[in-house]
Amino acid sequence: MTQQQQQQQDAWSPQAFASNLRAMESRYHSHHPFNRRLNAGELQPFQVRGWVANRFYYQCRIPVKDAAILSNCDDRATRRRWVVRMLDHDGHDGHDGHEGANAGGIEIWTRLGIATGLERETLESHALVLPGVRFAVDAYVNFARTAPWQEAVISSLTEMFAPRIHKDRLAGWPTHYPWIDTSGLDYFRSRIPLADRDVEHGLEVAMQWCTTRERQERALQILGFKLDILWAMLDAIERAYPDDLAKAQQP
Ligand code: AHQ
Repeated sequence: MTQQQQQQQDAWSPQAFASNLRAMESRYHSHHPFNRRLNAGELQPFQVRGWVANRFYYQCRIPVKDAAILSNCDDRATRRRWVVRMLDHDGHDGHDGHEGANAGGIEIWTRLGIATGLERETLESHALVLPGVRFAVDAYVNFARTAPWQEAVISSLTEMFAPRIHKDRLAGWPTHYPWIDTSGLDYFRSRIPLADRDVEHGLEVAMQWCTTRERQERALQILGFKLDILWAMLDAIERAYPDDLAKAQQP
């Protein structure tokens, strides 16, 4: 038996591989203390604004990350499916431009920011983005630029766990944060079906690419790297916006 055949023989079944990926949910940022407080309604408006403004940088860099994957991908059918992800965030130019129903996730997240009391200019300037957040998000984009496109696709699979966190926000924020107009939560509503669709594609790529135990173990390592990125973002945000932050420094 060749080494490759041995590797394939040692590979987990697709079901076991998918289960091992999903078992990493315990490291998802929904369990981060800052996110638990955010979704429990324990944060002050400035802390919510700080989170929204910093996550806006992540949202803005997602289509750049996806473009990096496209640029490395040599498969036309995959590119046809993947390009939709960029438009989901950048918007579709239609008769009403990108502001209307074709707004796209970045514009809809902007509306969340405005609903929390942030100015559009403040959001779009990224003036509130923290060094730790910028570093983590840029590490994600750089990974997508340099890794094999299949590995970069695998890194997006943290979204396996995203529908739950969006549903938690939709369930709790209207009660916890009545000062945020519920139309500002549209992003979370919009993302749930898109996350399900994207994860289905991402898992297909992972199953096709990870035919050996070595690649399967690498996939777990990649998912752990992306889970750390999301966790590190909240570490930076939590440290920057303590409960007793002086008013003059609050966003
Ligand atoms: O709004 C999110 C989003 O558009 C994406 C794309 C995907 C990726 O390509 O890495 N991941 C992702 C995520 C979004 N929202 C996060 C949240 O907590 O609201 C979750 C995040 C993810 O789980 O990776």
